[in-house]
Amino acid sequence: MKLSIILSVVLFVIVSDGAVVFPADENVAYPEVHSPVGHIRGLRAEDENYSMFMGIPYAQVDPDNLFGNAKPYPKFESTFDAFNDSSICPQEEEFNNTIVGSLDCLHINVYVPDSASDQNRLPVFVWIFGGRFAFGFPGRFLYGPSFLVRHDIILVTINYRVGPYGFMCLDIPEVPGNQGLKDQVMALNWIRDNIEAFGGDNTAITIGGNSAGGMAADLHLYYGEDENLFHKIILQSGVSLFGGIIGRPDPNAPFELAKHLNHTSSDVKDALSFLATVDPHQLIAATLELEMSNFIPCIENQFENVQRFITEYPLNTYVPRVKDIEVLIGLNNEEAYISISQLPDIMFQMSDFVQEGINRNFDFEDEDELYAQMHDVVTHFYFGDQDISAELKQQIIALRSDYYFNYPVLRTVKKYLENGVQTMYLYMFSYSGGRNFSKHRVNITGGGAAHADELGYLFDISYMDKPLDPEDQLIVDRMTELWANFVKYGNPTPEPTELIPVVWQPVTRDKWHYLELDTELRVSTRPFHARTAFLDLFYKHNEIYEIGYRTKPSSGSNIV
Ligand SMILES: *[C@@H]1O[C@H](CO)[C@@H](O)[C@H](O)[C@H]1NC(C)=O
Ligand SMILES: *[C@@H]1O[C@H](CO)[C@@H](O)[C@H](O)[C@H]1NC(C)=O
Ligand SMILES: *[C@@H]1O[C@H](CO)[C@@H](O)[C@H](O)[C@H]1NC(C)=O
Ligand SMILES: *[C@@H]1O[C@H](CO)[C@@H](O)[C@H](O)[C@H]1NC(C)=O
Ligand SMILES: *[C@@H]1O[C@H](CO)[C@@H](O)[C@H](O)[C@H]1NC(C)=O
Ligand SMILES: CC(=O)N[C@H]1CO[C@H](CO)[C@@H](O)[C@@H]1O
Repeated sequence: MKLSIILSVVLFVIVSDGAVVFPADENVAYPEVHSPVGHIRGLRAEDENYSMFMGIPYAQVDPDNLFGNAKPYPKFESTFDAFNDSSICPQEEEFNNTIVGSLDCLHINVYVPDSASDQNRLPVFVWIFGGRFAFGFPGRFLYGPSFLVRHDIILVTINYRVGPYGFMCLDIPEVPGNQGLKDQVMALNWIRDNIEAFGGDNTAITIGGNSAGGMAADLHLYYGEDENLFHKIILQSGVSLFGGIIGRPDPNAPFELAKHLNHTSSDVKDALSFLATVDPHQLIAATLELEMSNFIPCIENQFENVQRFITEYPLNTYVPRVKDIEVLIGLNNEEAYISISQLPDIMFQMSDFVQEGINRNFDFEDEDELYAQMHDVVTHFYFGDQDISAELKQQIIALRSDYYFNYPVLRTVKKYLENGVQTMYLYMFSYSGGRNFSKHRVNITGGGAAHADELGYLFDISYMDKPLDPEDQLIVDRMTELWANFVKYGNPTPEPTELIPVVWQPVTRDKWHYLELDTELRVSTRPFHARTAFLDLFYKHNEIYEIGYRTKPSSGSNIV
């Protein structure tokens, strides 16, 4: 394919946030790319050595079926100006809790260092944002590229539908479920087919994400049909084995929504046609008013000529592809810090944290006696005989972190070893500094690294302080170097350097090496080993009560 980035002189001035103003500095150059889908014009990053191609549509929501699969976007007839990274799919966004977004949102952003060329194709890191499949967006407001592209990799951030438009799961072929994940598959296809035009290497693609984004990346590894879409994977506190986030078809959802919006119907097609006429913001408001939480990945029913994405609970699914994949996986040292540290004291007497942890993953049905025994065992393990109170915050954080995050992640490590993973690196992020994303967002301090706190050290978050505090800068430099090395070489520490004076070894059956990312880098083995050993036994003892345990094999899935 022919290169690629040429500079054209046009009559605009670039300002730093990517907006464009008139008039006119005749010497400002725009980077331009000739891709298989047509000409795309981007922006230069101010004072940095990379170009930005933002808001490129890769697919479009089907106007005749807003809740179903999207369609590929047609080729551009004239040059597409890829200047706008603020697209957001309909949702209640997490920063100001406002309902925003439109269905013209299936866009991607491509950030290309100047070193990329036809002769020097760069590896590609595709980032999938998290947000419980209910919210999130890929723009620079949160996912600024400048820390990562300095390491000579291309960063691509993709958008996909969330909430009812992305995850309605019905028993009709038009809305089979997992539409948001199928959007991601279309984005990955677009990247494979077009990234060479940007100087990217489509044989060296890493996908990754945090939380639901990591879970989505992992689901592509479990269920993706096309083995050429990516070659490495980064799972940050997010895996397919998360409890409670894989559902089943919920045929009632359209009726409930329509009824709430004063359209009573008993025909699903009619309810959907009505919902398609409702303003997306009003529809999101309805899902919130009804407290609907079932717009999540689901195990799809089978229909003739409809390709399924998730066919069986991940718990029961063998993942043969890990034999050909390099994995970087990890967690933060106090994943549940935010939710527990913010609870008012009175809630500590009123809440049953043990029950909540168990119920996240198990259903003991009418086995009341066994359940009571298990409740006792867990209570004694985490709290001894102490009464639950705010004094026990630390232990409660450990309990919730384990059941929600740590155990699913560490169990994935075990599973991937058993499934013959090629190479796997494990980390624990423990640094608590000035760019802690989650603690900053809710304005709390202290504690270890909470869920998603690491994002501020990978991404140039638009609203965070610049220049960086030197200690935070060091974490940014180290973390982005490690991640970029993995994207480039499949090995985060190919050789010791002054910046990273350690060798981070892959996990083996006998030694679960991991890197602890803190003010100092520490290599150690088997994180949370005592708690994990307890949970191994707990899960084994109660395996037949785990949600999804060996559900009826559905054709096409591999049961272990
Ligand atoms: C951009 O490249 C120039 C020339 O190689 C270099 O001097 C400058 O420091 C680079 N800027 C950044 C922000 O990396
Ligand atoms: C950028 O996109 C957003 C969201 O689609 C839109 O609201 C805004 O008007 C666009 N900005 C420009 C300058 O086109
Ligand atoms: C939230 O509000 C702030 C302040 O008005 C604004 O700068 C920011 O862009 C908003 N963020 C989102 C994601 O809407
Ligand atoms: C539905 O009807 C109720 C009662 O008439 C009304 O208060 C409400 O505003 C209506 N909702 C919508 C979305 O039209
Ligand atoms: C954050 O919390 C501190 C201490 O509780 C308070 O003084 C400050 O006003 C808060 N900031 C915001 C933006 O709410
Ligand atoms: C340890 C800790 O909480 N660090 C910081 C997290 O973010 C807030 C807001 O930027 C800072 O005030 C804290 O010091």
